[in-house]
Amino acid sequence: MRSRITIPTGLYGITGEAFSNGKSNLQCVESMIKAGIKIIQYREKDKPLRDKINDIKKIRELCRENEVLFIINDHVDMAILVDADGVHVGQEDMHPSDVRQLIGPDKIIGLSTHSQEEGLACLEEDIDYIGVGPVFPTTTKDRKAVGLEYLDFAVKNLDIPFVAIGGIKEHNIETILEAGAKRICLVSEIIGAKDITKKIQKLNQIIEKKY
Ligand code: 3NM
Repeated sequence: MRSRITIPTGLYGITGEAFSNGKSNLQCVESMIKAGIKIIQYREKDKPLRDKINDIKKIRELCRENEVLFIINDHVDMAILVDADGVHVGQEDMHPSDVRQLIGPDKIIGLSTHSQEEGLACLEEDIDYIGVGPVFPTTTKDRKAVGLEYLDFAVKNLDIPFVAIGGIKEHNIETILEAGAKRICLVSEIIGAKDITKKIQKLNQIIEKKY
């Protein structure tokens, strides 16, 4: 693990048109940036590759103009194509060491982890942050919740920036903050909101009260 670019604290934004109530990924990103989110991951499972590439070209520019970090889920080739700031992979995706070889030493690599074992194993990898979750039950990803226990373990034992994720909503974000998480991702709660900007403002009020 090295310190390259600092992973911002606070909210971590993720896209996905299946969860955005009719809004396009681009619209969601515009709103998230407007509300002050500093790191955005393009995660889109349901569109043809060409449409994804159209999306990321536009989002790359938006993020650059606004000094927002841009991470691409899974697709290392797409990240290289648009010179994204980094790649996020899961446990069954390309191994982080192979991702590193492809994207180079200065880019961000994030890895999803779902257990203490996976969390500890990631400390051996040349990566920059991990996802910790799903903390609560979620329908956004087909994976069982791991509960607060792993989050608590991560806070106390994992010396790497981590993003708490999974089933986090306005009504339970305080529990996550109280557990000690400094980076939090809410997917459907943010992009599925009627007014994304307002939702983020409300969440930020809760976060600021805690820190
Ligand atoms: N990754 P929501 S949970 C994309 O645990 C993703 O690695 C997870 O969506 C993990 O905030 C998740 O709508 C979905 O529950 C989170």
